[in-house]
Amino acid sequence: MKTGFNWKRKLLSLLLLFCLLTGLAGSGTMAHAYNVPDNMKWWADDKFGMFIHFGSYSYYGHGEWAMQTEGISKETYQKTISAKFDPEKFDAQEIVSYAKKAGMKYLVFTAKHHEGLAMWDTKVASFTDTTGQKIYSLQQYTPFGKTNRDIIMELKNACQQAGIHFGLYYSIIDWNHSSQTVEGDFTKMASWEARTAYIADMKAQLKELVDTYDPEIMWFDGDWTYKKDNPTLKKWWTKQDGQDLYQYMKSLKSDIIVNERVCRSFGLGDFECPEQSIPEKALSRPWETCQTMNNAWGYKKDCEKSYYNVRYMIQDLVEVASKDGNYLLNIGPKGDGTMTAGSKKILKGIGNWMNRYGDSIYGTSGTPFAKKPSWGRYTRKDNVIYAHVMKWPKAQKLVTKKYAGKKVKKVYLLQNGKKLKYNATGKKVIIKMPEKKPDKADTVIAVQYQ
Ligand code: JFZ
Repeated sequence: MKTGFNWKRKLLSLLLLFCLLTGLAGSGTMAHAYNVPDNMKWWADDKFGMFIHFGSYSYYGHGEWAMQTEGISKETYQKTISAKFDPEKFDAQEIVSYAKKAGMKYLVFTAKHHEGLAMWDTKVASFTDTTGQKIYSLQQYTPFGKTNRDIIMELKNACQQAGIHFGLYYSIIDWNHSSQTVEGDFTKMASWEARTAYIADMKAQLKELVDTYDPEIMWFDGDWTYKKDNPTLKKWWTKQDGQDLYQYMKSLKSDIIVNERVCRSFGLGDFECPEQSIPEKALSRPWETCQTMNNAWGYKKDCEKSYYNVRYMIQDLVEVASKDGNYLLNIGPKGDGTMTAGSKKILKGIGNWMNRYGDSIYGTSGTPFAKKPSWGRYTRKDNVIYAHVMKWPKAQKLVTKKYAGKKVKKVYLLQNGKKLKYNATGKKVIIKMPEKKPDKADTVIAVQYQ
C-alpha cells in the first residue's frame, strides 16, 4: 500500500519535472524553426552578415571566375593579373564601418578563392607560382607585399573593435596550384600523390588561418569536384574527405561554425547554403542565403551599373528572415581596395531601414503561419509578431492573422512605438494603419500578444 502511494507521488513529480524540462526546452528550441546548437546561437540570432570577395581577380575586374571563363593560363594569370594586384587603398576600418552601419553582425572574407592566391602570408611551401620560386600570396607575390600589411588582420581587428563576428572563406579547388589544372568547372588532379599532398597542404593552410586569425566561421567552397566515394582524378573530392575536413576544423577550434560546402549535398557541416536563392520555407536546420548586390561576387566592371535597388535588398533580407534563415550580403571591392559606390549606397540604405526596424530581424524566428500574407511577410520574436508591410493596404485596413490561442496586448509602429487601433476577432487582427506609409520598402507593425 505504502509503496503504491510512493509510486504515485514519484510518477507525479516525474511528470512535473518532465513538463518543466520540455517547457524550458520548448522555449529554447521553439525560438528558431530548427534546433540551434550552442556554438551557433549568436549566428542564428545575428541573422545578417557581410560577405567580401576580394582577390587578384578584383584587379582584373572581370569577376572571380575570369581565369576559367576566359581560359587564361596559370602563367599569364599570375604575371598579368596577380603580379599587378596592389590594393593600397584597402581600408578595413571603412569596410567594417559600412557593415556596422548596415546592421550586419558578422563578416566573411575570402582568404583564398578558386584562383589560389593566399590573401595572407602563407608559409606552406607548395603554394607557389608556376616557376616554383615564389610563394603565391598577397605578401610574397604582389607589389602590395612591400607594405608589410596584413589585410586579414586589419579586418579582424576592425571587426573586433566594432563587435562584429569574423569568418573566412576558403576554396577547396585551386586553379593555380601545381597539383591541379582547370577542366571545365572542375580541377583535375595530376596524380594520386598530388591529391594526397594537396589535401595535407590545404589543411596546413587552414591551420595557419585558424592559428593566426581565430575565425568564428569557416566558409568552404569549390567542393563540387566530388564523387560520393571512389574518387577519380577529375572528381577527386569525396564525402569522406568532407567529413574529415569538418572534423579537422573542429579539432583546430571546437566551436567554429562550418558551412555545408565541405562537401555539399550530404547534409554535412553546420548550416545549409542555398546560393542566391531562398527556399520555399524554413529548412530543417540552420541555413544562410548568400546574395550579391549586382550579380557579381568579385569586382566586375560590367556589373557596376546593374545594382539592385535598396528596396529589393531589404525585401530579400526580410524574405530570408521570415523563413528563419541568415542573409550574407556580398561586396566586391575594386582592385585598389576601395569599396564601390553602388555597394556603399545599398549598405547605407539598408542601414537606414535596420536602424528603425532591426528589432524585427535580430533574434527572430520565421513566420509562425503556414500562408504568406498578400501584403508582405511575418517574423516573430517571443510574443511579438512583426508584420512587414510591403504593399500598403487599401482603406487603412491591414488584416493580419491572429496568433492562435493568444490575446493581443498592443499593436504599434515599430519605428516609433506609436500605438495603432485594432480589432481582434477569432482568427484575425485588423489594424487601422496610418494614412501615409512610413517606409516604401517595408513598414513594420508589431503585434504584441499577452
Ligand atoms: C561559388 C563560387 O564559385 C563563386 O565564385 C562565389 O564565391 C560563390 C559565393 O560561390 O559559386 C557557386 C557555388 C554554389 C552554387 C552556385 C555558385 N550553387 O550551389 O548553386
